Amino acid sequence: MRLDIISIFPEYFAPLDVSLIGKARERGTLDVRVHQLRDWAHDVHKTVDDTPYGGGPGMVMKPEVWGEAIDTVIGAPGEAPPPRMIVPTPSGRPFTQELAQELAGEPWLLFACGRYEGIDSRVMAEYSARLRVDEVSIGDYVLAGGEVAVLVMVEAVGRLLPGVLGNAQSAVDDSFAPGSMRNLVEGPVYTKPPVWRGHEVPAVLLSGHHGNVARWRRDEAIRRTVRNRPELAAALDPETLDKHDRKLLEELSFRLQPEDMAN
Ligand code: 6GU
Repeated sequence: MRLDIISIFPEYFAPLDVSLIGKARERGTLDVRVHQLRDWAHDVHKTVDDTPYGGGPGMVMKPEVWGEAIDTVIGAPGEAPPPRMIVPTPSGRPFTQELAQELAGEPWLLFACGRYEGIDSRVMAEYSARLRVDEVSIGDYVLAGGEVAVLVMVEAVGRLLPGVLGNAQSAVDDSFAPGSMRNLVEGPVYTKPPVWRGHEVPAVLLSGHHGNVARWRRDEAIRRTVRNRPELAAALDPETLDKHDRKLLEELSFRLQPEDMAN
């Protein structure tokens, strides 16, 4: 997969040299190219922003600089199939595991990082006619710029590429099988020693009884989902819950949505 990133802060992307993503780049699974937007500015000050039409605080990124940068990176029309373009912004569509999976299937992604007041909207209009453009948010909080959001997205997408992680677990995550752990958060995990500062590892995990271990893990996942993510618990599909699950939810005094109200 090829990834192009355009930003006024290329230094933000140094972490892409390390760990899983760094290894994937060394192996050639990932071809990451980071570009300095100011290289396409023409004035001596390398200006990339200006005051917003209609007034208001902050600055807006100028369309001409972005246009030249994107034209250069994507190349002449018809040369190669163009990239999918991602514009990080707190006003975008939510970045989810589902979107990460979709992006992991693309051969080429272009990330256009703006400061949070944003890029002149005509840039997105212009390229929407030529390539798929998505404005994407990584959560309901405001970052100073899109760079950290792009790091998040690149890591989430990169770990899904064939050979970047062990792929055994992603197959499990993708399963729609009833009784799978989809739509539940993970429960707690433990390793040796069996007692640490008086805290014991739950006995079931030392029992060697795989059925009981699986059941315990699912119970803990349900408890944690109810406690930390009640909106996920509320959206659980009753079809994926067995009698034991329902009883546990009742003990937690959690009301399942009637079937026609789920989602
Ligand atoms: Cl993608 N960008 C910025 N600047 N802030 C954000 C965001 C993105 N997602 C959440 N907050």
